[in-house]
Amino acid sequence: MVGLTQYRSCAPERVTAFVGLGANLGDAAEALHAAIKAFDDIPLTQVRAVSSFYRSQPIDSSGPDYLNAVAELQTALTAPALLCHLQAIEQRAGRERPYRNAPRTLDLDLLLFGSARIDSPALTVPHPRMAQRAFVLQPLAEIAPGRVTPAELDAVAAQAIVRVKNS
Ligand code: PH2
Ligand code: MG
Ligand code: MG
Repeated sequence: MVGLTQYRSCAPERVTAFVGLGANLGDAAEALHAAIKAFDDIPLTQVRAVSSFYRSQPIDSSGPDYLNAVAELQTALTAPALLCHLQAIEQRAGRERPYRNAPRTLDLDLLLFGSARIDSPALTVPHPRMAQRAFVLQPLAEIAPGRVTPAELDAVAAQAIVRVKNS
């Protein structure tokens, strides 16, 4: 009997990815819960952790307060394939893009994909603005403290953000 470990190198590589979730139109909490549930249906992908939800005022955006969270996924997909599934989930949540940073029913941003650095027209990873945003760094630090430095958190400490229950 041949041990399974002999074929480990044949298995697809699994990567830890972090996804930022945001919503400020409609029932934002429901949109975030539904998105997290939808992540489980992405092929070759598992949800490993989900942060608390955080409420904050729109930054460079408008409309009601945002609800944000970060999820840790493990995936054997490529980054573009994962992004494609995230965009499909946004579409199913009724996402419209009338102008840049418009209020939205659901925004899913691929923040980190392992240690990958990607700079293509469709995708930039790490997310180019994540270091400027408490609504990304705080939930990320909650579930992956090793991925955010104290100096990075200090740099966004002036941004008001409130941790709320996940319901
Ligand atoms: N997303 C933006 C722009 N501004 N502000 C908050 N508070 N939360 C967001 O998710 C957010 C934002 C663009 O994606
Ligand atoms: Mg965004
Ligand atoms: Mg986005």
